[in-house]
Amino acid sequence: MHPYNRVMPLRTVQTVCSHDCPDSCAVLVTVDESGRATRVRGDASHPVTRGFLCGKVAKYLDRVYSPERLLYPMRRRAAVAKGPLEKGREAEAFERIGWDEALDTIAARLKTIAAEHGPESILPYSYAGTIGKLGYGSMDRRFFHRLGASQLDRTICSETGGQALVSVYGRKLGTDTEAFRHAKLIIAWAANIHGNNIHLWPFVEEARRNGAKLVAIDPYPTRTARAADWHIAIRPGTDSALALGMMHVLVRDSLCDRDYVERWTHGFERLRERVAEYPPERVAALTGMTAADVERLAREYAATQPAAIRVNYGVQRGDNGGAAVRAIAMLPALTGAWKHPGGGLQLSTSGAFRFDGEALERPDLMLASPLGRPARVVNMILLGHALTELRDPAVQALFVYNANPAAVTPDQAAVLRGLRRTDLFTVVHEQFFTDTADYADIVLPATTFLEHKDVQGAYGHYYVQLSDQAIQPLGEARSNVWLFGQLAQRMEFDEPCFRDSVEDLIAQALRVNQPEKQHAWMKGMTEDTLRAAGGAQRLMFEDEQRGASFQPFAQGPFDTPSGKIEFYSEALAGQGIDPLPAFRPAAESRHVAASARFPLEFLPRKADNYMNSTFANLDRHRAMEAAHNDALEMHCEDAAARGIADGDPVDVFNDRGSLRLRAIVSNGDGAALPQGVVAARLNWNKLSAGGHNVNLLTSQRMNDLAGGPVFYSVLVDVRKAIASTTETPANPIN
Ligand SMILES: Nc1nc2c(c(=O)[nH]1)N[C@H]1C(S)=C(S)[C@@H](COP(=O)(O)OP(=O)(O)OC[C@H]3O[C@@H](n4cnc5c(=O)[nH]c(N)nc54)[C@H](O)[C@@H]3O)O[C@H]1N2
Ligand SMILES: Nc1nc2c(c(=O)[nH]1)N[C@H]1C(S)=C(S)[C@@H](COP(=O)(O)OP(=O)(O)OC[C@H]3O[C@@H](n4cnc5c(=O)[nH]c(N)nc54)[C@H](O)[C@@H]3O)O[C@H]1N2
Ligand SMILES: [Mo]
Repeated sequence: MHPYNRVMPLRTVQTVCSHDCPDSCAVLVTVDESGRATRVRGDASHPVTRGFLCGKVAKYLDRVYSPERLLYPMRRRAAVAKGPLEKGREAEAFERIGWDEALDTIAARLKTIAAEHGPESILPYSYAGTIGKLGYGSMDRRFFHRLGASQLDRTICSETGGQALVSVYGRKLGTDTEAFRHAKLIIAWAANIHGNNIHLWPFVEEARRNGAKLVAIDPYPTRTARAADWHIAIRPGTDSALALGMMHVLVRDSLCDRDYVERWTHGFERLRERVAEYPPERVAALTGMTAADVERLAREYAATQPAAIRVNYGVQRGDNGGAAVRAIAMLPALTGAWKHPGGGLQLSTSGAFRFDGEALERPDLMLASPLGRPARVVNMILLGHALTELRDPAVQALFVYNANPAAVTPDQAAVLRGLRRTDLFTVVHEQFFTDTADYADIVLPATTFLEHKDVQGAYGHYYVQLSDQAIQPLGEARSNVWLFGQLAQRMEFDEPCFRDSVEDLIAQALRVNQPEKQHAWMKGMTEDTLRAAGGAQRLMFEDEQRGASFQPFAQGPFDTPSGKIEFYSEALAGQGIDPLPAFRPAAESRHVAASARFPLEFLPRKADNYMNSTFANLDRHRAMEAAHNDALEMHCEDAAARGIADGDPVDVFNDRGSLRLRAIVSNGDGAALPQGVVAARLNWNKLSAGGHNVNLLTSQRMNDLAGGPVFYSVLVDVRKAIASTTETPANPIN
């Protein structure tokens, strides 16, 4: 080649971070001549994610090129029992096999199990390892539908809040992320913006530079709460009471936007009666606030426009979570905050994306299954129950992908008891040897978002994004789409949809061949238009086409049964659910007399530097989280009452188990946890001191709406542990 005419050695590929986060960042990947990714950085042209990455994804090449990546299909060696494997020594338990053998083995086992026990004895288990449309749910769903496998109700994260919001407004829309810069009051309500949703933070800061006030409502002193003008350290599980108390003040003192309420809402009179039951004094007693502070918050909220509430899913991870989201969501409808650019509320923006889910997932294929009908539905948070107690049929095969249930699912002892069953056939498709892979019969290597192509919406902004494939898969890693397409061939499913390419699937998601069915907001969008737009295309809101701003819910009609915002929901009443929001104490809370045995409320939190359990195995991520790994945060009074000093080993326990942690004792100032609340963070089990993480203590109980989990309604007690060198943590399940 002529020395002056060399091809550019580096190319830059547009991708999207597909981890389960509201931000869906645009990520530019630099790839060198040899095909190796040498750099990841944020794409500065993205209007929301604006060129910076979180601390986790900035180090993404650590993940992609980790020496611990699972690179080949493997099979459990016959003699090795299922259970935790020491990191790095997995090969002693598994032997490498080829893809052909892996696929043939799986197909043969699934066929036998379906024939002997019925296809519903096969349970897929997936969540949001990737939130790319294709990777999250397309070929996999087709496969399990056609097979007749049990359906999985994916309730673990956001279903409760989503249904709550939809019950009030009809759709999961919210204040535009970019409009937060116009707000004069921002309430971060159970929203760790700085930790979990960092790309909203610059808009919050911009608003504050222009005089906005930030209020954080969170029992935990998050980075967001510590940076706020006012931190309300509310008692866990009492937010519905606070929102109802605020509404009490708004109604009592005529601080509502009467015109907005009259025109656009349904059930105000009944709401008025309900909120009468929540005077500030009662709310203060429930929430741990003062009555004056309840009044003050309500008045400031009513008096300041635009007022934006960023409520996140933390508030619905408790027994009363559905009612809490409903109550909070009603606040901007009473004050008319939606009318002001920058006002309103954001829980999620995901309802704005009108991808063709049916075409991707093909639920109709259930009718072509041997069952000839929709299969039974298993709630994913009841995995422990499903694997140990469910019958007719019992679960005989578990297929895990996009998830790490051994670490993230509640009531871990029950989950692990199920996973340990020798008669259960378990397949795990993963990037790493996770806590769940330790229990697999067959592990299959999965690609990262650099190694496959996908299209993605978001739950924290309004851009559709194309994620191109930047590098070849490492080792023999394969994407979810490829895996389930191949398995379908081996199962002799002859529907043509199992041969669709990634490009076909993207076109189907965007309804490219059905322009008449495209929603106005995604009209004309194709892979090419996305690429031409630099990877990200804003939804085409009519308001913006007219030069105005997009303000969801500024006016009706709404997608609810009444066509209005529903304070009172006949639809919920029809399901036997209270049609109005109310405060009900969690079954495990200090409001319940039975709590005397376990007097402390436990927050088993997400880690700032991991993504649920993802990243927890990487050294540099662990180093960022070092202060919190194996740590229990507690108030100085709670510690003193138990003779515990900072740094002491402690046992944290309830009837479900006991964890050995190290106490971080606060000095009791404003930046600390409230008395009576203790907190620890998610981690991998096998990287935790006693071999279990916080979910050993959480419950399979379901909350008040949509069968969601109660991760944040957990009671425990704590005692000082007797540290010894031959320490065996008091653990009832080992
Ligand atoms: N760094 C990081 N980012 C993440 C994740 C992660 O693990 N790490 N996870 C991602 C996922 S899966 C999701 S769903 C989103 C979720 O994002 P968030 O909903 O923000 O997540 P959480 O941390 O569960 O809850 C937010 C806050 O609610 C608080 N909280 C708990 N109980 C109560 C209560 O009863 N009342 C009030 N007012 N507050 C309460 C918690 O202390 C927490 O600080 O974040 C995503 N982003
Ligand atoms: N105590 C407690 N428990 C919780 C929570 C909490 O706050 N506290 N949060 C809950 C919430 S909100 C959620 S969303 C759930 C999250 O539960 P999960 O969705 O199970 O989350 P992760 O722990 O991130 O595990 C995802 C796994 O998917 C893998 N993965 C990533 N991309 C791909 C891919 O393309 N293909 C395949 N096959 N695998 C892939 C990753 O390597 C990772 O191991 O956890 C819940 N559990
Ligand atoms: Mo989540």
